[in-house]
Amino acid sequence: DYGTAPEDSAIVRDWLKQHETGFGHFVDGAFTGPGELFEVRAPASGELLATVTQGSEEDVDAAVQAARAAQPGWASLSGHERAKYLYAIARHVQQHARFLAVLESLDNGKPIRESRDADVPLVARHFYHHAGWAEIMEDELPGTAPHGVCGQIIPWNFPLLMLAWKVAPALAAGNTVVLKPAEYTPLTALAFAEIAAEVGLPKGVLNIVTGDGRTGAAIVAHEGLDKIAFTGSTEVGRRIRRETAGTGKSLTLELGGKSPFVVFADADLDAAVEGVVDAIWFNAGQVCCAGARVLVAESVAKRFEDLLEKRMRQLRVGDPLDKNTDMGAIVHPVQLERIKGLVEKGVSEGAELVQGSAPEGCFFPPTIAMKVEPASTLATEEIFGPVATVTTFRTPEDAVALANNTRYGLAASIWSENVNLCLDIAAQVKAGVVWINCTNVFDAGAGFGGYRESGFGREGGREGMMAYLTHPKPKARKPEAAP
Ligand code: TXE
Repeated sequence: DYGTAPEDSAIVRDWLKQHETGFGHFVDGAFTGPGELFEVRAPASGELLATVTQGSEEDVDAAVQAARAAQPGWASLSGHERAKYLYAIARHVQQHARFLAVLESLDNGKPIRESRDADVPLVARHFYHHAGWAEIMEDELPGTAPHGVCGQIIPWNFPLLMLAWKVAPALAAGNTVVLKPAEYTPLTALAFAEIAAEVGLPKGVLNIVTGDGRTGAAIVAHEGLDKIAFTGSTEVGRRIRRETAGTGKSLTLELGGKSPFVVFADADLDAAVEGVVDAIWFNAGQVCCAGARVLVAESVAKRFEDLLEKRMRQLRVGDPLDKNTDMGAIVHPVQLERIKGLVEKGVSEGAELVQGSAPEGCFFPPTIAMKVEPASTLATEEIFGPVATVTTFRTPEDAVALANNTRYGLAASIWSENVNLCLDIAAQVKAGVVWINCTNVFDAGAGFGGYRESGFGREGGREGMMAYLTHPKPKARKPEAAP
């Protein structure tokens, strides 16, 4: 049972109905009245779910002031005191798991199986893990201090999970937060604000301002912020980097990717096919670390492609709230058009497509693109949709060269039964995360992040905590005397 029970949907419907006059922002521990409203629709059905406030510069300023006022008090609590709030948040997320999963699937279009089994449990895990950091950081990370107030801007592909990735370490470290969810998917962030209020998080510690890129730009420009953390497009990331340069604000960016998925001739091909399903059809490929470029050894390519095509044709694309659905909707018609445009361009450049089926509306079929030239659009541009390219290679050196033939460097997957080969290749692939005989495995305890145009900074693990702390000055060491 994945939460498609009618009562789960009914609770979500009730909640939306309670807010039918429009959502305000969550500032200083309470919801503001609604302002200029924009619509939030379910991509799978087009249904209007809610109206949400477009945050103005004044709204951002009010949130920053609240966060500033709350920060010294929050940072002066003992780590154990902060941990108690994070544990309480984690428990409340678990208590409301079914509600949050249904709301996420409605708002984003992702299958309920994914939101119930991946997104929401990982959100809880993230808060538990960072509660642990708050408990031990005085011992484990001595001499560090929080930045102060963090502005956090997140995307729509894992709305609540990206909130958790940003909010949990920031609060654990003693920072306060002004967060903006993506305009397509603000609803679970607003539900999360209610959870924060429910657990009695001190007012001003977490502030949520909704709106589009203009609200994001106001956050980036605000002088009262000490750190900006952004996950989103490389284009906006580049802009934020320019705009924060020389301001003294600390910055981390988690941007796009075009990750390779390398299948050697001795790989367990059935397992590798399941890996591709996970790599590119999970969340309809709207995943920054999606294994979008399948590179397969020429000697097994035909067999692998046949298996992959057969498996792709079994995928069920449709209603996100149906627990049998493998792939849901694309988040928004704008994104659907973007995917279609890139795929058409790829075809005009000579790519050949093999496609499954998808219903009418904001859906795109699972797609395999063959005959893709390494310099072509489909091989180089982030599609952010359910489109895998397949390219063959002959030698391990070729595989490494193809894998690294990208401006990005977020993730990679390597498949072979020869672990020595895997480790050897892993060291040569330029990516922040390398998975061996698996893919899209995440844990709050492991740092995640990229190189090159995929951004910089890590989320999760010790490095992720350090990204929310100022680093201790290294102790001056006397030069060693010559022997
Ligand atoms: O991203 P944007 P979009 C990639 C993916 C996708 C493409 C476009 O390739 O097809 O980006 O998606 C806020 N200052 N990724 O246009 O605009 C915006 O409101 C400050 C990969 O939706 O970058 C939202 O909250 N903020 C990515 C957030 O930035 C601004 C996930 C992301 O939206 C802003 C999403 C501005 N000037 C898209 N303009 C990943 N790494 O996972 C917009 N925003």
